[in-house]
Amino acid sequence: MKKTEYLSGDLRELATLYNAVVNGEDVTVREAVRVALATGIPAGQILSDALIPAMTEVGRLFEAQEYYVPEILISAEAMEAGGAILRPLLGDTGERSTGRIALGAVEGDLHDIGKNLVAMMLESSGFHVTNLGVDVSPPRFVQAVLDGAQIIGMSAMLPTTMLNMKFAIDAMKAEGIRERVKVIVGGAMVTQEFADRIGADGYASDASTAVRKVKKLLSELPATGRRKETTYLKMSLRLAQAQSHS
Ligand code: B1M
Repeated sequence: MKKTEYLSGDLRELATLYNAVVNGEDVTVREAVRVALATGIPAGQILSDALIPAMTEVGRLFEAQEYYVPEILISAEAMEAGGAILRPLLGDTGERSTGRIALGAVEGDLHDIGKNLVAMMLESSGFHVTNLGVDVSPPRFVQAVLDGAQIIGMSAMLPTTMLNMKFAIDAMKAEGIRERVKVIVGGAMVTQEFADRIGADGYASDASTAVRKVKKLLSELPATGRRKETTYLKMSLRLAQAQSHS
């Protein structure tokens, strides 16, 4: 068993959970999540103070060559076991939001651990999140906007896939829908400078920052723009349906 130090707080239940994720012990993770919930710790806090720091530590252990791919995948499964219990409780914050976000790892990128944590944190803040999965092509991001997403979130972990964020933004421009959506990007190699360079509206280095940035971006979407968007969206969908029948 890997000895790790839990630094994100002093709650014993969360320390147990953190260690269980790092050690890839899914049975202990399930048990620790249930205990934490039973002691009154909110689902969002369990996620942000235990699951996310634990997976970040797993990434660090890989970088330090203390962990190899199998250990990472076992930890990710353990984290998912906890996430599955938390997920139905996450939107239950009392703080409802009308924000609709579509989130995906860009084309060519299969890393989804961090992106899924971002999705869970957004859900825990009351947003309606559509998780588009991995290897999401520019046309699929465009379709997500046509389907009503107000924010597009793109994640990339590889230098070779980062540029696909720009191609997705370019595709939105080409479709004439760039102005009615905000785009936020993130992932291990992504920086604020890169986000600015490709014309994204926001960048977040971690899941909690992503929630803050998404709230800010939503507040920047003009209300009139949102109303226009609905009409335009209906028109676009009707057009798309007509085209698919012809
Ligand atoms: Co890969 N991988 N991987 N990998 N992998 C990295 C990224 C790498 C840095 C490892 C290394 O070599 N040091 C390296 C890229 C470096 C480079 O190229 N310069 C790398 C490589 C090379 C590869 C392959 C090419 C290896 C190969 O096959 N030769 C291959 C590529 C596959 C592909 O995508 N096409 C590959 C494959 C894999 C696995 C499948 C084995 C596995 C992914 C499993 C999965 O995701 N289901 C994997 C993993 C696990 C990693 C590392 C070890 C860990 C990533 C992770 O989950 N971290 C990673 C090294 C590392 O990052 N330390 C590595 C934990 C997670 C909580 O953090 O994902 O950073 P992170 O997410 C954070 C933030 O980035 C941010 O918030 C999250 C939570 O706080 N964030 C956002 C993420 N998305 C965001 C979106 C936002 C905002 C914030 O807004 C929308």
